[in-house]
Amino acid sequence: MENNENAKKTLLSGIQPSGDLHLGNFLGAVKNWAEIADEFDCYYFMADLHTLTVRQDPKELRRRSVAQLAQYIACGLDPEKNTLFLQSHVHEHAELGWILNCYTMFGELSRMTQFKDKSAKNADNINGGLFTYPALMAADILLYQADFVPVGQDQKQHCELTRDIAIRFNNLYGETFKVPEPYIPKVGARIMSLGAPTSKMSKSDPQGCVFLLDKPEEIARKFKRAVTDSDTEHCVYYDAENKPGVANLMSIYSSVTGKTFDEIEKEFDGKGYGVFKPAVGDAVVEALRPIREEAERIMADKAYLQQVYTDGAQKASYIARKTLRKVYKKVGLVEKPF
Ligand code: ATP
Ligand code: LTN
Repeated sequence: MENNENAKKTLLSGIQPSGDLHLGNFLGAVKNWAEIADEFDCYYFMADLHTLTVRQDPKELRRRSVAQLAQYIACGLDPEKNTLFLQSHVHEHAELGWILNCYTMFGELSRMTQFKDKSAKNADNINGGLFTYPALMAADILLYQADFVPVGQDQKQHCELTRDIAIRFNNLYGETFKVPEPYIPKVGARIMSLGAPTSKMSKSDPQGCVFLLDKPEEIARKFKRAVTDSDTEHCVYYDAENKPGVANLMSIYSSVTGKTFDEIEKEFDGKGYGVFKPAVGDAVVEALRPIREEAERIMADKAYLQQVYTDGAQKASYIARKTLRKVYKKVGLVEKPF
C-alpha cells in the first residue's frame, strides 16, 4: 500500500442507473461530489451490474447508463478531475466480487436491510445477485483502496460490511485492502417526496420526485401540487416534526438559493402556501435549467461521452488490476502467464 503522506485520499461512490437522477440525488450527493474534486482523488461510476439484481429493460438500461454519465458531468463532475466510468467496463469488479463472496457469510448477508426490503418488493424474483449484492459493492470499494465512500444513510450497513470483509481478509492474508470510512458530507440535504413528505424523494415514486431532466412546466406542476400541511394558518416557518411538507420545501428552497431559514420565513411572512409553493418551484426550475440544458447538449454528443467513459475505464482498470492481481496471488491462484 502506498504510504505517501502528501498523496490525496481516495474517494469512491456509485449510483445505480435504475432510474434517471433526481433532485434528491443532486442535492444529497452529486452536487457535493462536484465540490470536493480538488481535495480527493475521486472515482464515480454507474453501478450498472448492480441494477441487474432487479429486472431491467435492456434498451432503457443502456440509455440510462450513458445518460447518467451526461448528468454527472452536467452537475459539475469534471471528467478532467474525476474518474468517471461504467462498472461493467472494469471486469475486475465482477472478478473481485466473486472472491469476496467467498469471504462473506450467509448470516451477514441475511441481515442486510436492503435485501429484506428489496425481497419484499420483488417477491417473484429474489435472486442470488440480490442476496450477494453487498459483496460486489465491497469489491467496488476495495479495488480502489478507497479511503472514503460518500453514501446516504441507507448504504451505511453495506459500508460497515465492506469494512468487516476487508478486515477479515487482511487478518487472513496480511495487509491487502485499505479499510474504508463512510463519508458524510458537511452539507447534505435529505430531500423528501413532494407527495409524501415523510418518505425520502425516490425514483420509485415519480409523482413526488423531481427529475433533473424534467421540463420546467413539469417541475412547476409538481411543486404546485406539493403536499403541505393541513393547518389553517398557512404560515411558512420551519417545524420538521409538525410541518414536514413546509420544512421540506424550505430545505429545497434554501439549498437552491443559499438563503437561510430565517430569511425564507421573512420573505414569505403573511404570504401563504399559494405564493410559497410556486416560488420554490420557480427557484428549482432556475437551478436545474442549466443542468438540464447542459445534460441535453452532452447527451447529443455520443462521441464525447464515449471518450469520457473509455478514458475513465482505462484509468480505473489500471488501479483495479493491481489490487486484483495482489488478491489472486494471496488466495493461491496461479499467476496468468499472458
Ligand atoms: P431507490 O429509491 O430506487 O432505492 P434512490 O432514488 O433513493 O433509489 P440511490 O441510488 O439509492 O437513489 O441513491 C444515490 C445517492 O443519492 C445516494 O448517495 C443517496 O444518499 C442519495 N440520495 C438518494 N435519494 C436522496 C434524497 N431523497 N435526499 C438526499 N439524498 C438522496
Ligand atoms: N448500493 C449503492 C450503489 C453502489 C455504491 C457502490 C455506492 C454500488 N456500489 C460502491 C458506493 C460505493 C446504492 O444503491 N445507492
